[in-house]
Amino acid sequence: MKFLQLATLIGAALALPSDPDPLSPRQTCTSPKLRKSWSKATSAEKTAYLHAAVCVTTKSSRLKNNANATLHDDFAYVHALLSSPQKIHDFAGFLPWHRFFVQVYEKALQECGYPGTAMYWDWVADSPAPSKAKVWDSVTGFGGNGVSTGDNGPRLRVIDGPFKDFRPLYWNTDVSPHWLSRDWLPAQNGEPEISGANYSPARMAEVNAQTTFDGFRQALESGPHAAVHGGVGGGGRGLGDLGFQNASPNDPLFFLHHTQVDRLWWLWQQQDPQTRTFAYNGFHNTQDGSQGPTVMLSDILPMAGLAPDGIVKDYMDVKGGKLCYTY
Ligand SMILES: *[C@@H]1O[C@H](CO)[C@@H](O)[C@H](O)[C@H]1NC(C)=O
Ligand SMILES: [Cu+2]
Repeated sequence: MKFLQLATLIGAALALPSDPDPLSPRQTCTSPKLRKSWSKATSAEKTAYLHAAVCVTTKSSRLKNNANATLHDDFAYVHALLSSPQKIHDFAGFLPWHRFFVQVYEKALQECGYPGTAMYWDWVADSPAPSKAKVWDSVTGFGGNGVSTGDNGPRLRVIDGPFKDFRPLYWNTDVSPHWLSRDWLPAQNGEPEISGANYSPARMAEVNAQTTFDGFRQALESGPHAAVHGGVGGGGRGLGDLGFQNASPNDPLFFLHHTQVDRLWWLWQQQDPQTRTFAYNGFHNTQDGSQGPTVMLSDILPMAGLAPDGIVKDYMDVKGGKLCYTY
């Protein structure tokens, strides 16, 4: 980590987060945009967000690999494509790739006239009673749990909120039009619905206690992150879009979930910014499950045509590289 020592000196001199690559022009981020919690946003802000999110589900596809695909479908398609073989989960790249993916979606919202920034669902705060969270509101939220309507295969259909008429096109990369679905895990063993005990403040404190980047990534990805996917989407039953990894961006709530994941990473980085902002370690996946090459800050973050590919180092610092926001 030699560059870190050098970068730390330069960064300290300029009192700015440092760019690890001296050859690339320094990006300036003088007024980072604040990303808000859904539960703290005003009704007007939430309405503007939802209006744009609906717009993304009707706008024409950028990838144009299916005549019926929308821009929203592109997000689900790219995420599924890059998950098989696995290039975006179960290793260090999970965090910077999803940070980049959220930014691409944020830009899509803005191209639909949204003046704000990505927002997050603070499920740690809502973990004692996740089913009461404001994100489920049928007017100023994403609608609630799915119900059995008999017209959605085995999946439970979301029948309220702005996405009640939304029909995602893909399941994995297969064309499989269906109604948006959710399947909340029921309350059990005295725990709240939606698996809240698995992303409580106590569980998150355990994740935060990790001192290496990849230790933190692994604890967050397989712990609270996965518990929210499974809690909202029915876990192994696979009856809700968010519960099946390769279909999960079908649910527009995916982006609030992953903005929260991004914020939790940022909070971990903020515990020791000098050391942690560019802390990146671990190994790539291989198809046979063996240990792949060491990850590097120069690794490519593929976006499969939805946006130009990125580079990990540009997505480590929320106020540097290709980013300029804060929480
Ligand atoms: C698009 O949707 C229409 C109506 O459901 C269907 O008839 C057609 O086959 C679809 N096209 C493609 C390329 O999937
Ligand atoms: Cu993912």
